Amino acid sequence: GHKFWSTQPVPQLGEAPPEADGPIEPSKPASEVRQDPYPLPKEFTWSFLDINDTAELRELYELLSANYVEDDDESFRFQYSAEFLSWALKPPGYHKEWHVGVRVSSSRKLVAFISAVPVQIRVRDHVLNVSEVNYLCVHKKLRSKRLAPVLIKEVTRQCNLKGVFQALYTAGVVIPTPVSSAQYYHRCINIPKLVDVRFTSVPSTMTLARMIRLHKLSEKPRLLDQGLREMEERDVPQVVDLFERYMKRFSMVPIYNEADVAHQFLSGRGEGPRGSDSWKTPRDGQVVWTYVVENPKTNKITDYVSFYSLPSTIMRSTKHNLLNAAYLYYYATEVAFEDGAEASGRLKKRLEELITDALVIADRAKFDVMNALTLMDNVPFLQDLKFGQGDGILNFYLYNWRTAPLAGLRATSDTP
Ligand code: YNC
Ligand code: MG
Repeated sequence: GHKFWSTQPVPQLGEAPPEADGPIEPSKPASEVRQDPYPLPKEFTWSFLDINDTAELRELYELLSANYVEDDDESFRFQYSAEFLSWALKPPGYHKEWHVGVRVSSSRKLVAFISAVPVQIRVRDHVLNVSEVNYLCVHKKLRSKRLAPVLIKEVTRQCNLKGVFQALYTAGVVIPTPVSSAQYYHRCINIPKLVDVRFTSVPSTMTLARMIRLHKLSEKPRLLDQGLREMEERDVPQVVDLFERYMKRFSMVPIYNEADVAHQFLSGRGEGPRGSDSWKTPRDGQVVWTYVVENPKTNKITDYVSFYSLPSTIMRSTKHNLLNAAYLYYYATEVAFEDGAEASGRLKKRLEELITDALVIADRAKFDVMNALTLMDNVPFLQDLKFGQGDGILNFYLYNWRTAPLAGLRATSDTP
């Protein structure tokens, strides 16, 4: 049984789908929310982390680098950079009270963390102000002591105090109850290194040389002559509009205004050259890459594609310490709104061009692999672009919101 999750306002495993979407528990005024922090074992104290303080951000980076998510065979562990954490934890409207740390009272050592950031989402036809909960981490030496439920209850209290009663979160583990699940796919780029560190292996029917040749990417993006360039500040209004229209295709999506789009796609880009050639020279500390296609005649943004950098520590190799992984993020194209015969074939072809260019840019920027999930419109192009299925699964969860399961987060086919 789930001693903790059975007490929470989440659908329990095996529960029948609801007749109508809605909250499981009602919201309440801040005055009726518990006013005191939840008690911790006596050697620990609560401590909000100040992500604007370099030293505290560093402490979080150190905690996660050594104790955060690993793959099933303990070969790789996420190594979120300080720049990444700063980007992820400070979107527009963030609250410092939602960056919840636990310290050893005597030494002040940071030993656990959980965070939430505000986001507006649409789930089917309901718009919800939720918190997105992430970076739940307990130091390896303090595992299985039921600290995680205390962290979750405390971040819930902090969200409730700010009037937020629903949350969105993802996890590799299955707990009550996923609203959707997606599988990880991997597009190998740097074959020799990926073989060396046993991220992949050479199939018995192939040589290393042939495998390298099969995965070779072009020197430059194909859509350059159609107006592909790095996204800029002035593109924000058009990208907001395209994002909103494209995301209507899916059943659970964020709703972004201009400030959100500027944050998600432009902030955290690091120092270095900007402009049409910027894909040739990656910048130090860059977290997110966003490219748009601007029609040279109409100056209309017809497409965008983005990915972010999330390296992993390689735990079992003597040759390499870091796996440089790019994660496919949001994209959109006007081709999705064309109709008539062959519309879905044209969409697939356009997405293949767009994502191939993302791969070319990722290759230039020295990424070893690009990861993608089976969500949005990814499934039709994954195989053709040589993404291979991984063993990771990502489960999506909603807290205090009932809705029937969503299939691959697609709007068009809502049955699992
Ligand atoms: C997990 N990932 O089932 P039951 S993902 C949620 N998410 O409860 P203990 C989890 N719950 O089954 P440990 C969970 N993992 O008895 C475990 N649990 O009811 C549940 N790993 O607690 C588990 N980061 O403290 C069980 O376990 C209870 O010491 C056991 O700590 C767990 O960030 C953990 O994978 C994950 O650092 C902290 O293993 C630890 O093992 C660890 O005895 C490596 O806990 C890093 C890792 C998780 C990444 C993530 C999303 C978290 C979402 C949390 C739920 C948010 C709900 C919404 C709150 C806001 C509401 C509003 C408004
Ligand atoms: Mg524990």
